[in-house]
Amino acid sequence: MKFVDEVVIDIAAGHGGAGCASFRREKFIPMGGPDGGDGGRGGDVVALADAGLNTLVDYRYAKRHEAGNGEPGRGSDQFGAAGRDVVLRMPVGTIITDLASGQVIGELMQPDQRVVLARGGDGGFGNLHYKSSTNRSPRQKTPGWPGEHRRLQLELRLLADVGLLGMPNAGKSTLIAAISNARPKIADYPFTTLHPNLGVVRAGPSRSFVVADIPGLIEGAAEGAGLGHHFLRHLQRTRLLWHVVDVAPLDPAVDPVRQAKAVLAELRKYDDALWRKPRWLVLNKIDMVEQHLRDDLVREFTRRMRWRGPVFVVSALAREGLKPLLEATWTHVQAARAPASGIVDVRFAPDKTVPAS
Ligand SMILES: Nc1nc2c(ncn2[C@@H]2O[C@H](COP(=O)(O)OP(=O)(O)OP(=O)(O)O)[C@@H](O)[C@H]2O)c(=O)[nH]1
Ligand SMILES: [Mg+2]
Repeated sequence: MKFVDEVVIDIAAGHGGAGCASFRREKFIPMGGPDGGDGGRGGDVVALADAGLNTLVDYRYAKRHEAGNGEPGRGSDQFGAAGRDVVLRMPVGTIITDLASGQVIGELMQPDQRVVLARGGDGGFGNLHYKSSTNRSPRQKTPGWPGEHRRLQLELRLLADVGLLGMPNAGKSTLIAAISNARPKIADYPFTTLHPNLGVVRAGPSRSFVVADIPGLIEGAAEGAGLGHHFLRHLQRTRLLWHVVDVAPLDPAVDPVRQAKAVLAELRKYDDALWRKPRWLVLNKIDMVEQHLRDDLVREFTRRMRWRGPVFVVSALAREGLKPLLEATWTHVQAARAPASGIVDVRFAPDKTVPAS
């Protein structure tokens, strides 16, 4: 499926139907009185969060969405039928912004959440509505009200607990494949991953969290190098970043510390808040380093990085060192998921122990 995370669409709610002015005319019933009904309401345009979607590709070409108009009222006390609503299914994590005002109309944070994007117009009044003891043959009627229309920007920011950050070939996809149900493409050339993937990690019975694997980042990404840095938006809603580093690059001219620093510089250029997010160092491909050299390598790496945060030494390929990483992550994620911290996401909690707020 094609991955699209930003689109602009036009939506229009339905217009209200016009009210009707009419009088009851029947044999043997002189002066039957007003009997014109009201018009029906126009349909709304509604967004619905669908947990089964993870891209906005459906809106790439289908750019205009209109709800039905209300039917006009008719004689014989008939009210017009309401217009048909249009329901637009979008992935969880979509942010909907009105382009004219720049205001966020809604954020889809939970599956099945609904947000009304444009309201249908009310139907007009028929003359029946104006009947009173002093005005027994009103001729007034009103037209229906127009429906709202807007131009919207839809932006998808995936919801995940942990985001993977790193150079191409660092082993991010290998790692997510080793620990989760995700089966991304893995290969020994850069930019194997072209769009984000989510994987659900089961760290134990009723302990699960979601990891987002994104394309690799290289120096100059802010200026468009590689795949650019636009995918970093999918890390913005995570609670923790794993900075995955290949500690044993095949090319001896490549310095892993320099690479790690370049990734962090790009991260900071993209968004300072993202740079400040809790971040752990995951030193990968340790299987390529002889056992007796490993401790020194790790010490030297963190010293040169001036890194004082958590460090995990792993081999995604050999599945070594993963358990401590997963356990510590679970503890962190669980604490961060507490309702006071903001977003609560029940989507991936199979036992529904996480309360919805
Ligand atoms: N020896 C060894 N090789 C690994 C390890 N992890 C990944 N690799 C290899 O490194 C190469 C790149 O792995 P990927 O998982 O595709 O790397 P990535 O970070 O997802 O790369 P992009 O998607 O291009 O950003 C593959 O050939 C993997 O088999 C590891 O722990 N040890
Ligand atoms: Mg990859």
